[in-house]
Amino acid sequence: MQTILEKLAIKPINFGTSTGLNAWASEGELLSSFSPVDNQLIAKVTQTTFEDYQQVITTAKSAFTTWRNIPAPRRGEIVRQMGEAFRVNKSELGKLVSYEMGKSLQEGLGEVQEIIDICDFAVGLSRQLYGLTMHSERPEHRMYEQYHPLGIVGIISAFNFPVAVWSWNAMLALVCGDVCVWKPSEKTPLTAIACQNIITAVLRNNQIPEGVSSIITGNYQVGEWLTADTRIPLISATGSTRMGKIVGATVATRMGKSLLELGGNNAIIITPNADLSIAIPAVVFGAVGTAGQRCTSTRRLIIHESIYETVKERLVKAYKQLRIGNPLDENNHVGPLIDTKAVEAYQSAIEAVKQEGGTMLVVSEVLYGEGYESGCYVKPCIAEVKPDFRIVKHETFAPILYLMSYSTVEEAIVIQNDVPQGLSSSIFTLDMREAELFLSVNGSDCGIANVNIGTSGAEIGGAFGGEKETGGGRESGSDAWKVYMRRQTNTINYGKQLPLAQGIKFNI
Ligand code: UN1
Repeated sequence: MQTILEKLAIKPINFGTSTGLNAWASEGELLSSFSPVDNQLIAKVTQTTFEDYQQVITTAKSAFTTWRNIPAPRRGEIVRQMGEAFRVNKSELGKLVSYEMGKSLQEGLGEVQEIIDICDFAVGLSRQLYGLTMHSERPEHRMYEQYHPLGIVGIISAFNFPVAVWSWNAMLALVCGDVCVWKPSEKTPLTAIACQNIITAVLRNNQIPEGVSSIITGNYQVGEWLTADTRIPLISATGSTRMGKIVGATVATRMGKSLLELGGNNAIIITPNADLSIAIPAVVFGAVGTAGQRCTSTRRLIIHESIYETVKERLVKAYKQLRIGNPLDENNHVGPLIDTKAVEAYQSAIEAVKQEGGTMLVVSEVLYGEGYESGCYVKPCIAEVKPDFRIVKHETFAPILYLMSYSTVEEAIVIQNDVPQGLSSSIFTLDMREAELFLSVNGSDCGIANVNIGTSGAEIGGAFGGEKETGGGRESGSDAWKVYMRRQTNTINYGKQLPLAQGIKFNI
């Protein structure tokens, strides 16, 4: 790990507060980053003080005046170079993501691939920040709209996708002409510093002034400085619904914009017409991948009563094959949870399932002994429940899968929608009527609705986000870029008269 840290320019004690080219913050308290893989202290990071925070925002503000004047395609060219730098560092950064966060090496590398992909997307976008033109109702007038950069974008990211979700925001914001201030999760500061180091080298090579991308580190208090700051027009926050409600309310009080990507409680419906040879692996990957710590993780399985027993048996059999252990060992399927607090949340969810009358089909267990010394490893489990259990409506960030049965597809859709969250959803069926109903206005109420693929693992090209308590924000592909810009409608009169709209006459 030491060589990886060296390659990514991470020192044993890092200056967490950084505007990119300079780093300061010698007086802040130290934040320790422990790996959930083996409980080793990886490095310490200086927490941002309030004075440092002010300096970061002042520098970012001044960098904005330069950055917004660089033509968008040229900003895209710089983001292209960032994508190249991530390609060069993919293996090291992927390993660090896996070690600091605890996800499998394949998924760590997958996260870096998402950064590379969004860089590619953003490069193309830098030449396509299109507005519309309209026909004016007045003679010799022209109307059009254009998109201008917003200013400073505050990015609050979560531990579970410590780098990819930042890049969805940052790469779009950068081509849009914004500057970014990133507050990563205090559980994963090192991967953030690595990304900052990688893009700082690119910005420096292009003689870009410091402050175009900055990092601030610390706990929720540092996040509060960002959310309450009127100098920051947009806050993009990813994390729990509890956090999102606080962020959303604070930003709304000052009339700022917020982009919220919060909890999910994602379900897969398996109909009698499903191809189980693809449904079963999709469910297992969705439920145990990233140890159930994706916002898109599969948490609920709604199975038709005629195939309920078959699906149950096949899942129980599949869960027996799962290997739990060091995520850097490619033979293992499931790594640790992020910390022992997450283990406690897993345990109390299981308790709640039992209290409400649920049955464990694959029992839960916290693992101890050789290889499990960190106390963060748990067994993925399956519980048979009723859809209206309170715990089933709650997002527990752990590999717990709830099974329930249904008799009509309409009933399955009601069950799927009857939770406070609305991020991702899937149906497995080869019947086009069932599939189309699920995607129709009477179908899934989620931001993401899939047919014959699972709930997690979205591609960057689509807009990512969800409804209800998921927060309503959309990041990444499609036209999600528009939230990072301000829209302006322009009307130009090139005639010698002053006709008023709506035919109003005003003679003086
Ligand atoms: C998240 O868990 O916050 O669709 C993001 C997926 C990933 C992103 C998840 N591409 O599962």
